Amino acid sequence: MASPRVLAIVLAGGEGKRLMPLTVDRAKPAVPFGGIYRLIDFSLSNMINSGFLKVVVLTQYKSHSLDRHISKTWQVSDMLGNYIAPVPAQQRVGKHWFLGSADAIFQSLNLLDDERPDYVVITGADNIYRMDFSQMLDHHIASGLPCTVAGIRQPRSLADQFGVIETDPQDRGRIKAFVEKPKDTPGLPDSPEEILASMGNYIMDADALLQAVTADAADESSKHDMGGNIVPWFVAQGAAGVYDFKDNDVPGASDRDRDYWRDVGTVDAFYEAHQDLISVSPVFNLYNDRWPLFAGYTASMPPAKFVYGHHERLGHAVDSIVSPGVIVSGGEVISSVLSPGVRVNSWSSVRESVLMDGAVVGRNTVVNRAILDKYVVVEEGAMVGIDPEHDRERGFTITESGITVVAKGQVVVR
Ligand code: ADQ
Repeated sequence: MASPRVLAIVLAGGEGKRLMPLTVDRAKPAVPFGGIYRLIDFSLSNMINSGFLKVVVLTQYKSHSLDRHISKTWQVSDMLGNYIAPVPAQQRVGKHWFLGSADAIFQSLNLLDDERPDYVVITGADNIYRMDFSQMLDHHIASGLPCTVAGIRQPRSLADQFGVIETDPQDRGRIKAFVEKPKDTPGLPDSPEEILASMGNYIMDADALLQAVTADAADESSKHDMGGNIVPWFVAQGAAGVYDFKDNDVPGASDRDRDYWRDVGTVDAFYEAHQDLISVSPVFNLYNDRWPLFAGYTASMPPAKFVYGHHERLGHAVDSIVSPGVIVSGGEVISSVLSPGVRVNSWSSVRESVLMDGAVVGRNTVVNRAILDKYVVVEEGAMVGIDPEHDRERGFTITESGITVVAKGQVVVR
């Protein structure tokens, strides 16, 4: 049988309010992550490695840096009809700007007409994980159901952040009930403190998707949301099944990181996912070259450099990720992630922190449990992440778990 025709849709239009101030002037999928990546690179890498080479990225909110990133980094050869194309969700500019993810698909239905796929793979752009979607597609086809939702076990305490799935194991894993972000929900029968959460990844028969989003567009009471409306629409007809992420076997994964999946919807989750990258045996291994993670990497960047600084002070970094273009001169970097072009100067200490592109840490400074957005300058003698009151007074954001976030381009004075 000829291989099925697949169109991948990456939903990248979310506002990312809970990631403020990192989303002040960029869409959430464009937020830098892990030194050289942006959040969307994980979804796109998964699509390419899964062999799905026709990918549209639906953008909307503050999409300028996202569009630029996609067109600069994700150029695939157009030969054989392959592409990764950003598509603005709003094709009729005006009052419908903020309708949900299902509306973004509805407004882009012309893409289905052009491509005439058999199946549509739909995914978000703000999760960190590796997944072979071709295995999910095999499962989808074998199940005979028109809609498949990928599910993963998560702590019950997080139920209000996810679509929660209840299945019927006797019946090909058909979904019995699906509730989007419930306030309170029972745990799984075999594990009361866990739920089966939707990963926000769906595969649908193209004709069924067309029918679903068209019906949804006509429903004035709908929020036009994939998780809130479209999945429940399929579930109501007994037409949705679950694909258990633990059955996904990604090449090169280790026992430790095979099941890794993080939703980085909040600044704390974003920060913790960074710590997952740099632990000695990382929970998420960036170095699995059988499932490479592609980044917008510029070969023109010089290598990272570590030098003695002022008064022969040794510049060093341990338990850290250091990107090209970084210079650590006389300062110490511990358990941190440094993006391209960061500078760390003498007598400074950067600990358990995330420094985005071009951040500069001056002499005699301390940066502790902090996220410095791009081009932040920490002036000589200043401290970040030591005194929360002082951090707040200077206008920085402090998260629930005490991480200090300094927004793009701010200058940190004493
Ligand atoms: P959330 O992530 O909270 O939950 P949402 O905010 O809709 O849902 O974001 C999902 C994806 O859609 C993101 O990548 C976002 O950028 C994108 N998106 C949102 N609105 C959009 C729009 N108008 N146009 C284009 N793209 C848009 C979802 C599911 C839950 C599931 C979690 C898992 O709804 O059921 O459990 O993902 O993380």
